[in-house]
Amino acid sequence: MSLHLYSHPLASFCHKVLIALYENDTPFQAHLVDLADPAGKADFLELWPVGKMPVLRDEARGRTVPETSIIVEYLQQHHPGPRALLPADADARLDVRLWDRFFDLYVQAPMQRIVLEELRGAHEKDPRGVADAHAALATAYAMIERQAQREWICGDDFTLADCAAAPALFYAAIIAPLPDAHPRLRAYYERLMDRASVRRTLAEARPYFPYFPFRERIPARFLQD
Ligand SMILES: N[C@@H](CCC(=O)N[C@@H](CS)C(=O)NCC(=O)O)C(=O)O
Repeated sequence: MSLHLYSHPLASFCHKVLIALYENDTPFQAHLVDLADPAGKADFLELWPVGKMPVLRDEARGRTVPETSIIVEYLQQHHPGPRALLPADADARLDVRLWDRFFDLYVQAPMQRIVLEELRGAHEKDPRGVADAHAALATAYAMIERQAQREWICGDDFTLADCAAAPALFYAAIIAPLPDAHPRLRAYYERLMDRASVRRTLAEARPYFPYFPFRERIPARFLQD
C-alpha cells in the first residue's frame, strides 16, 4: 500500500481528505493519530512539525504531503481516479480553489474557534471571540446562500470545494443552525449530507461523537444508519 493517511475520524479537516479519497475509491492505509497520547503526538510531529492533521505519506514517491487542499490536488496529480475534483479549465479551477479556501477559512475556522472555546476552562473563556466567530459564520452562511445556485457549490460537478464544505457545514450547523431564511444553503447542506462519500465519513466518525463538546446537539439522524 503506497498511500498512508495520518488522521483522526472525528477531525473535520481529516473528513475533507477522506471524502476526496472515497469519491475516487483510492486505496490507502489509515493511521489514527491520537494527539492526547505523548508518544503518538511525538511520532506525528516527526512527520509534520506543525502538528495539524491530516498528513498523507506516499511511500512509492517518497513524499509527505500536509495541508488538505494540497493533499487533494496531489491525489489528483499522482493517484487520479475517475472523478476529477479540480477542473481542467483554469478559470473553473480558480473558482473551486476560491470556494475551498472560503470553506476552510470562513466556515471551518470560526466553527473550530467556537469548539475550542467550549473546551477551555472557565477562566480562559473569550466570549468576544465566540461572538465574533458566530458573526463570521452568519456572514459565511449568507454568502453560501447566494452562491449555491446549482447542484454543487461551483456548478454541476462535485469538487474539492464540496469536499471542504461538507465537514465544515456538518459541524457548523450543529453549533449555529442553518437559518430558514437561507433555503439554498439548507438544500445544499442536505445534498452534501446525502453524498455517499460524506455518509461513509460521518458513519466512521460516529463512535467518536461522544468526544465532541456539542454532542448533545448532533441531529439524531447522524447517530444511526
Ligand atoms: N490548514 C490545515 C488545517 C488542519 C487542522 O486544523 N487540523 C486540525 C484537526 S481538524 C488539527 O490537526 N488540530 C490539532 C491541533 O491543532 O492541535 C489543513 O487544511 O490541513
